[in-house]
Amino acid sequence: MANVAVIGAQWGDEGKGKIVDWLAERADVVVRFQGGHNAGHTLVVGEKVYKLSLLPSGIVRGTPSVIGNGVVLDPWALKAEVEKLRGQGVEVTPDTLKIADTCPLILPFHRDLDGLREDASGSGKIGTTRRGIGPAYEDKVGRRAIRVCDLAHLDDLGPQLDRLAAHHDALRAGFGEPPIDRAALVEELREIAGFVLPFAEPVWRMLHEARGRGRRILFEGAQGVLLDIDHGTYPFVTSSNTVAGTAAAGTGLGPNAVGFVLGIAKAYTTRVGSGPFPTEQDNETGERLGTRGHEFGTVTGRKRRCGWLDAVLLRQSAAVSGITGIALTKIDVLDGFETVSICTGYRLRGETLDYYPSNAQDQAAVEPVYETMPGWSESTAGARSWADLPAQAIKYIRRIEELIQCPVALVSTSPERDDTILVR
Ligand code: 2SA
Ligand code: MG
Repeated sequence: MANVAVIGAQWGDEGKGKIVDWLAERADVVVRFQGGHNAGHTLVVGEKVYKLSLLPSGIVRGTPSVIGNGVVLDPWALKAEVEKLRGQGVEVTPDTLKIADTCPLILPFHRDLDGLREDASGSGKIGTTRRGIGPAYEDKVGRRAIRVCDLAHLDDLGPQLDRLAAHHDALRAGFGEPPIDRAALVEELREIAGFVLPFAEPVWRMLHEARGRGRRILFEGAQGVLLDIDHGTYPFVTSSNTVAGTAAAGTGLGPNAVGFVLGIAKAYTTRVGSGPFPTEQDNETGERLGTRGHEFGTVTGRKRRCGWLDAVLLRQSAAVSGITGIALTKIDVLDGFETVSICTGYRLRGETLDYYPSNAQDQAAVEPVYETMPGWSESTAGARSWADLPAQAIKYIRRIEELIQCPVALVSTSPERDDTILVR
């Protein structure tokens, strides 16, 4: 089995948790490569439900799990999540969890700034998770970040803190906030350092070594391609690259370490937060999708916006992320719809487009062109083989494959691990 990268092919919440868990059981190492605790993966193992935000999904089953350098790490969120898991009986030790010592830290003032900006931006709000993700990545790229490895050198932080404080104090003043209390910050870091440092190492070494020994590596993406900082619906995106290509740079393995890219997509579309969503159904259809699909965010509990499958966006995600196969999830949510629609193109100022335009105004202005098919009245929930699916559901899946120019490799028909159809 090749190394697999699992990524969301839409706006996140595609049901990656179940698929990642399923694959994690067959992997030797599970690695996260971007994002932070803005992710939210729910794993159902037997009777137990685990909610992970920052930790790789392998951790629950004891598979060695790695937080790669592409992740931004909130050390206090890490501690809280580890303690919660330990409370559920999961062992988390420096043998099962390794954290790249080059991860930039999310600090308390990053979280403050994320919230202050959101509150101040009115209708321009991004709808972030308010976890400080964006501000922490800004400091990484601005070469001001404090990183995990710096926790071992807190007495030498002077010049770094000067740069960081100069930048943030100016921003904070704009919001009427006091300057950063540097002594208090160093004390807080000193307290948490003892928790984080035992897990920290240059993880590229152990990954490289694992690869050399033919160990199977599972790269676990967070969010989705449409939230990618370059390829997503900018500026309504997250602050990292969510495409599969990041699996390389975000871990310290080369691009040839990724063999198979599995893109997870819902059989319809959802989005949390602001931003364009051409196929959104702000009507009874959307309500029905949301109710049947239990569409509320794992991290923030927010109600998700719902709409029809957008095959144009999905084709684009597959292209820019090099998706080898799609895992189509939640097909059962469409059970009982008289008809189902798929967006096959857009109209913009009298022109027809077969791709999503780049400019934010154009993205908001496109009108979807739909193809409508008969639905199915039979239940697909819990189907475990192709033969269990109604003919119309199969037609719907085959049509999606044609439109997105990418095969559907898996179909998931419930949150249960075994309710999964391997298509080929
Ligand atoms: P941020 O906090 O800076 O990353 O927010 C920027 C935008 O990104 C959106 N965002 C998300 N949207 C959906 N799901 C997210 N996390 C998933 C979850 C995890 C997953 O909560 O279940 O599926 O991997 C997520 N994280 C960020 C956010 O709404 C803003 O639009
Ligand atoms: Mg989710």
